[in-house]
Amino acid sequence: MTSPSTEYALSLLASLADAGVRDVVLSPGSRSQALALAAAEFEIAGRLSVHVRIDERSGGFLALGLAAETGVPSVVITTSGTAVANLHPAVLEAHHSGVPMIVVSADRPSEMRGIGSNQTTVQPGLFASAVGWVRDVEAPRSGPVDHEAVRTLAREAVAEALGGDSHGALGRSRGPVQLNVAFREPLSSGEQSLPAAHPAPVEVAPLVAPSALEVDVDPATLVVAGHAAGPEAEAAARALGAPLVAEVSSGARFGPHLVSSYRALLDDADFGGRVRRVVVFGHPTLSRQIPSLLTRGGVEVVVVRAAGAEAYDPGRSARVVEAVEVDRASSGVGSTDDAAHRTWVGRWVHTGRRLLEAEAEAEAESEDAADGPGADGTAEGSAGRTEAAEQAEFLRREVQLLRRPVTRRALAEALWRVSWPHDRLVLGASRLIRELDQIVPGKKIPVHANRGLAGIDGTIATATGIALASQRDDPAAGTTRVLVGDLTLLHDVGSMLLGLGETRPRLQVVVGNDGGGTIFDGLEVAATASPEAMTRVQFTPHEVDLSALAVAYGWQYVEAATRAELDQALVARYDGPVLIEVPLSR
Ligand SMILES: Cc1ncc(C[n+]2csc(CCOP(=O)(O)OP(=O)(O)O)c2C)c(N)n1
Ligand SMILES: [Mg+2]
Repeated sequence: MTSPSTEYALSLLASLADAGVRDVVLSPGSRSQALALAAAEFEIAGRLSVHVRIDERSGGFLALGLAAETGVPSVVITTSGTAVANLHPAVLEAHHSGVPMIVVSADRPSEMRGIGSNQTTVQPGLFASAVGWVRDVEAPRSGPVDHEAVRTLAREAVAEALGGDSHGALGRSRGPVQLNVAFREPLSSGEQSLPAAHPAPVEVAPLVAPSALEVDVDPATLVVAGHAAGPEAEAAARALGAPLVAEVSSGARFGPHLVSSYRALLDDADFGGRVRRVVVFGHPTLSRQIPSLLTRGGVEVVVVRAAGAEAYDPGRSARVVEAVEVDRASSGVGSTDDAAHRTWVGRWVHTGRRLLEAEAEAEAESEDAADGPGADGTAEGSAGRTEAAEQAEFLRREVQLLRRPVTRRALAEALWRVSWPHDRLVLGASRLIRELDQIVPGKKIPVHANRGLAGIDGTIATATGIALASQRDDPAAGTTRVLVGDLTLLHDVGSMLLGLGETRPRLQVVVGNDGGGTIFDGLEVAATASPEAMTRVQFTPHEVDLSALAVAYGWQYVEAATRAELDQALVARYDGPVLIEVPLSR
């Protein structure tokens, strides 16, 4: 005998799979048993990938990572009560960064709500304005399931998560939706017969009309690419004859217009001071210079709406458009290859590059000085040396360099150097993403970061989702590397737990361990507040043995204290996930 709960669960999962869903993340629970058991059957049948996590917080961010990589809404199934609320951080991040996700929360039927029933709270609407679409489905009753109605509901959920309505028109931004489903006893039956597959993936065509952008006659436009801006930003910069400021997770950090050391240039009256128009793609979050430019008087701001819920408009004065199309004709500027545009872009690009080189040299010199006299091979003078002696000196210096402890800059450079377009790079919030943003050159590496709300939570789970989806879908996919601070790792350490039977991700977690949150050492108040208080409540020191954590979770562990060890650790082959600890000084 089968139960209405199981019949409904089978119909719902079949419909979600037909609508294009590929990944289901679930955590154990009683009220959700019909959904979980049905999901297991669909996985056996090869119609869905199922990922099981004990902690719904991990499950939520895993679903976010899977969807960020595939672009397809992932489904996350929970039981009732606090289990649902544990998804809240991931749901908020998905809302603000525009990642499609379908929460399927199991609930008590109406007769059991509002009377103090065990594990029962008000679940529909729990996520408030972070979900744009919520349905509260009544508990299925005995009798045949209305498959057509379930199919319509599933298609609507997928379409809404993708930012469209079920007719394919674009209504709102991408993001999370909630399907709350009540179940009555019996909560499931062992017998499962899967409905046949009728694949018809929901497609949402973004029906956006591009707005025309005129090329300026006297060049004064700057293109800013914030998080997830995508390659359109780079193309627009070229078409407009404008320099390109592209954050490290913009997906637009490449091309001939890319500007290095943009912070210093934006602060400079001769560069930032001359900008009269800014075209913003994506969601900029990493510097104070960009919001300050966008709020300055006399600067026209055009914002191309990004995937997240809110358009980035710090001055509340931007012209927000859905897409842009560069129009050379109406401004009378036939080509941006004229002297004026070439000079405008060239100054930004060349000066930025020189600044970056100068900074790198200054850092190398200060390290040489710290190594002591003669360390750089120049103190003794090279006059009269034989070629062999010079070569020996050069090698000695190289070896010395490789034995040096790893600085944040060296860590950022090493990670960028070893990563290629077939790899994935995930960057946690805090100092290290800013370090990369300040120094790494252009390169087409897929970079992800949870910049919707820039939380330090869920980073390991998000990276796991990206690793699992990329290694499944792309036979050429390389390694996923996630760079985190120590507190960011410890916040999400539970996501290192991979139960038996779970696919092990090809993941390197690279943790820059400085014993606490050193980002707060840079707060203005650190200059005047008591150092003890700052350490206790902001830095939050710890002495966790990370190697023991790796052992506990069955991960490999490598300590990389020098640059040579780091280079080796990043390119070594591992069987499954690895934790690479890089000691950093506070
Ligand atoms: C969920 C959440 N809680 C708190 C914060 C505030 N926060 C930002 S950075 C940070 C410390 C990060 O420390 P760590 O990961 O060690 O990086 P470090 O700055 O030391 O490189 C905290 C607590 C946040 N962004 N998200
Ligand atoms: Mg730290």
